[in-house]
Amino acid sequence: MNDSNDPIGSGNEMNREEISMFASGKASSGEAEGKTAAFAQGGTAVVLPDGIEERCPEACMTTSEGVDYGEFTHGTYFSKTCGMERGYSILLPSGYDGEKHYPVLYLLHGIFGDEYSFSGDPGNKLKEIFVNMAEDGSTREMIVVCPNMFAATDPDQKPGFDAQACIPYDNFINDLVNDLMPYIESHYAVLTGRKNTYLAGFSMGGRETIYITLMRPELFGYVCSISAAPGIVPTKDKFMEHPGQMTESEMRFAKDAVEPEAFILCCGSSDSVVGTYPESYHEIFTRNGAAHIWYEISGADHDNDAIRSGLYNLLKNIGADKAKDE
Ligand code: FER
Repeated sequence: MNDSNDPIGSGNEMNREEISMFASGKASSGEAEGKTAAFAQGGTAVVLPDGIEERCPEACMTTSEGVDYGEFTHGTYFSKTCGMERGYSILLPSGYDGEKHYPVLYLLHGIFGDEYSFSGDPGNKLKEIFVNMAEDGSTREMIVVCPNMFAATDPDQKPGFDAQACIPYDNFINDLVNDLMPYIESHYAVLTGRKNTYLAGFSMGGRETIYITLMRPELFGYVCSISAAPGIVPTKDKFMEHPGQMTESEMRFAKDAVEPEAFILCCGSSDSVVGTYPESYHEIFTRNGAAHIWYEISGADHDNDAIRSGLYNLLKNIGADKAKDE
């Protein structure tokens, strides 16, 4: 985080560094100083949901000799939704074999981001986490797709903190479902169906992850929303007034809808950007009877610690259910 603890700075002008911090959680605060998982916040014992670990273990983030961590590459597809060619970054499993078929994770960046937000930040250790966890069998080998979530129809439109500038993010569901997913499914060796299709996102991407999951629960079997931004339901925060994508009572799965095998919501306990909005989503889901897992990462800010934690726990859930199937 920046020192002022005011990520937006004075007024609405952001510099390049601040914008990239929003997009990818790049500005990691490092380890939670002196706080442990069991005794955060004034010595109160924090009870975590079954199987959840607050922090991604060091071993998952470590580069081991002789292991091929691969590289993100970039591709484009034509989006009928946006009326233009759009980009995505993709990480194929090491030893990707077109004859095999792999599950796919769609991973959504934060506000002001693009398809390079995750792939351009080696500090997030994403490649290490995906490859190490697949190598030791704690998750499945998978393809990771990082789209550009700003699905504008006007190539000159820019994201920002106002309702008009957020419309392209809410339009991403159409681009994802109607353009990107069919493209990925026809150009890569992917397994289809909800049990093989995963969705995760950070901040603005965490908000759209929840929205997309509620709208199309039949498509995604494993879901993780990390540090979700406000605006799913109407509210006003320090950045803007949010009209809301739905009302609080609508924030639930439709009756008889299939629900994700795992639906994880998490957030750093010291998030200086989205504050307690993710927790408020947890509370709404609890009131509305939508099954989910909620936990906090003690001491984490709006940063890579939170991103790694959410992804680690998502991958572990995927791996655990894979173990059950075998
Ligand atoms: C907001 C607060 C945070 C908001 C978006 C964010 C659109 C997103 C932050 C991020 O993606 O890092 O009020 O409104």
